[in-house]
Amino acid sequence: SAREENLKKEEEAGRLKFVCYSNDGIDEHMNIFARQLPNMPKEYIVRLLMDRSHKSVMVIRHSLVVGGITYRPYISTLYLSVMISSLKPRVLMLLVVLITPFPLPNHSQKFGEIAFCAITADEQVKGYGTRLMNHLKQHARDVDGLTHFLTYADNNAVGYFIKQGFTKEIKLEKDRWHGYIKDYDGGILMECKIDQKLPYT
Ligand code: BCO
Repeated sequence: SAREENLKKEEEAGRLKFVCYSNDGIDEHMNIFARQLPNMPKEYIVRLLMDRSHKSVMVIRHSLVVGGITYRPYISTLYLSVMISSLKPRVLMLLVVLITPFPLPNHSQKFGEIAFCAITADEQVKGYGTRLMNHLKQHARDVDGLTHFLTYADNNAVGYFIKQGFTKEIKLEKDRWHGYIKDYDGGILMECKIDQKLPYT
């Protein structure tokens, strides 16, 4: 859209930046989430922002945070292979013998759970949310190796998520996500498949 093209120019001129942090305590970021997501307890927001398993992609203009998306990548294939590669060969053999009779759970999760998504009040509906989501998709695919996003969208944000390619139909195999993501009352579970080739930014 024309709005996104304008923001792209701002970005090229260096006036707009998209950054990704993990385990940060940036106040501005937290304040935007706390103000824009009044149903989320402030302590919960702080906890996830400080949590090492969550990451935040933020849009910054003139050194001020305009908004952000906090997500948790689930990449258990990696954890499993790191764990297995650190085992002694004998232990590994024993493990293989022991688990062979049982069906293995699907350990290639490769999805991200979006926990918070917000743009500061006076900058909403100017294209920032779309640009932010595109940066998130690019980062999640190229850095985290993710294939999907899941989120419990607030009722009033469903329209925004649909425009970002999310659907209410969940096609991701249930054993990849069920029991892992946090159930959230009053939200609608939505999914987005990340294109593996598209240049999102
Ligand atoms: O491209 P179009 O002009 O056709 O459409 C635009 C917007 O009109 C539309 N849109 C934006 N917010 C909408 C919405 N449609 C329906 N309902 C809404 N609430 O989406 C297209 C893209 O707009 P944008 O890029 O300018 O979006 P913006 O405003 O920069 O960012 C969207 C929000 C939802 C992040 C932002 O408006 C916001 O912070 N709203 C308040 C907080 C909020 O509702 N956050 C999402 C809660 S759900 C969540 O965080 C998941 C975890 C529980």
